Amino acid sequence: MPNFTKAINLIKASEKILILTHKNPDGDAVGSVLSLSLALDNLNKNNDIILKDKIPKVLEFLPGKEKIKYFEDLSEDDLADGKYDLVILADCAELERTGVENIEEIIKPAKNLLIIDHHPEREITNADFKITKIINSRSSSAAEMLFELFTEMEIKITKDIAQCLLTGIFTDTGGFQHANVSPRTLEVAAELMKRGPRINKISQNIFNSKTIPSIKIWGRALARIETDPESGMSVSYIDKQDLEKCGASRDELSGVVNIINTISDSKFSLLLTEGDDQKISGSLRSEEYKGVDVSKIAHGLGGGGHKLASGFETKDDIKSIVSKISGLVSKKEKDSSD
Ligand SMILES: [Mn+2]
Repeated sequence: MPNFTKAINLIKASEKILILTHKNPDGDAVGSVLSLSLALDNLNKNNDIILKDKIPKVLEFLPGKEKIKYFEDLSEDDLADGKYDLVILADCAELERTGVENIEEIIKPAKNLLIIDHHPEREITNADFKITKIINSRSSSAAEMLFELFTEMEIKITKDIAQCLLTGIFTDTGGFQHANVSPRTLEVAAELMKRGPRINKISQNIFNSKTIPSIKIWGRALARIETDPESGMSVSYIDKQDLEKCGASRDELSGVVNIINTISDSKFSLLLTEGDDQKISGSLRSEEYKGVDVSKIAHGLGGGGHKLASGFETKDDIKSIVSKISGLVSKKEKDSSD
């Protein structure tokens, strides 16, 4: 378990705390920021959650979601100097991943940045503020880490906090199915269930509350799967037109790449999605037994993440992304056989 002493001292010494996470927030991101905010409320600390992107519809059942503000709705005054004395970045270790252009300008007046994350880190260089990092890449989720932090701080984990944390763990482990589940993950989940939340309810909300547009967009993505024999990759894509025709939003594609990844003959899977900004984002997945570290592929394309679940964003077109990945994977195999 990481040492939380610095983080605890920082939180105790701060009165006005800004809570941030990564763009396109997932269940762990939203569960983490909400649980943090509810916990800080209980400590009588002023706090705000500000996000870049809207939370996915399937997470709207989470308690405290009305506390979330969005950058696009705020004026410069709302983020003026001295408004915050601490910024906490949860489930995200890189400033770029917040998707907020002037992120350094927002953090600078607060002077202190606390990062709580389970993604392997990359250095933040030349920052004009003090950075305290609590990173545990062996933890299933930021939510699992926050449970440990709250416990060490003797913060009462209410039913609402437990609901947010359990949802974060549940989603980041694919419903307790991924390789990141440790005995401790299950112990923490059990502790959280004792406070009231039910896993079947969370599962119902996350996995079994699909809309017709989302099922249609999944159908398109699945019908289009191709395999690349060079790299052993199974790949599919969804462009803006597909989303429009199905009336679906991008976040409704979450989970598709995991289905693609169930193809046992392929070594890893990739789903490419076109966004409004002309950029294409890629989600990569693999399985332990398949022996591919997809974070290396993501790094090769300017992204990052975990060994078995990573992502990237690029302005390249689909064809060149696929051939780049093919190149990256076959080069790696050559290197290791040399
Ligand atoms: Mn996470």
